[in-house]
Amino acid sequence: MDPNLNPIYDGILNGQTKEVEAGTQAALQHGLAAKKILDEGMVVAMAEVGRLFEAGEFYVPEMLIAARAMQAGLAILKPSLKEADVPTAGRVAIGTVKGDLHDIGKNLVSMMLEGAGFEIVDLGTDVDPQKFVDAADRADMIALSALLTTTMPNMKATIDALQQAGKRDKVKVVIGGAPVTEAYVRQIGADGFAQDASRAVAVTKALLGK
Ligand code: B1M
Repeated sequence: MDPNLNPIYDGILNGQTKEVEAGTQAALQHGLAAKKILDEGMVVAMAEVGRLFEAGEFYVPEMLIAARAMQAGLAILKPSLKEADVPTAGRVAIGTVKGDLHDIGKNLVSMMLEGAGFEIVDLGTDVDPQKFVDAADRADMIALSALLTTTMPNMKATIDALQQAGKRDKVKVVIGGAPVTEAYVRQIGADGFAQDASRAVAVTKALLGK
């Protein structure tokens, strides 16, 4: 790992917001690309947080403060992740599905889509299917995020609700999140799947014909 990324990695693991903010600013000043800081500093740190949680060495409070520290670093990276002067390419309503409070991945996807010129309507976390249905009136695409195997079925519930409201054909539906797979897209009748935030941009562009 580039030594400039150490304070960011350690800061996230220790839940130290100020260290992550300072480390992110310093890494940018040292000329590191925002994407490198994100992938090799922040995302790997959060993967380690997950591993420690699984191993029983971290509990929910540690995960929470690590997530807050990462969000603080992301806020500093945000302007650098955006491309300049990109015209609006379409409107995407995004949210984490009902029952699920994880929002870092969703926020990252929003940021990258915004950077690629899409207008974002962020519905937040724990989003009821009906809220997505309402948002479909003003969106070209619905993007669903789920981080828990127990909340993945709410992606299907959302698609079913769109169908029942007669709005399924009006929007494209793209899904993502750590437990989600390409096979699940077919299983629940979505239109596309993105493994990460960069691929979410590519899939959105392809589905909306941009
Ligand atoms: Co939670 N949690 N968590 N958690 N948490 C996981 C997901 C878990 C894998 C940890 C583990 O056991 N290793 C596990 C899920 C197990 C499972 O379902 N199989 C888990 C659990 C069990 C829980 C609780 C149930 C714990 C408890 O209370 N006992 C609880 C559930 C609360 C709820 O949601 N109802 C819970 C709570 C929390 C916190 C609140 C403490 C916190 C979230 C804070 C927040 O988001 N503001 C938290 C965290 C931080 C995690 C881990 C450690 C990190 C998630 C993260 O932010 N990753 C996570 C372990 C892990 O993932 N390794 C874990 C970084 C982020 C950049 O990646 O979110 O995957 P990710 O997003 C990626 C891609 O997935 C994709 O692009 C993103 C960027 O590349 N993507 C999309 C995501 N959404 C997309 C949407 C798209 C496209 C792509 O739309 C088109």
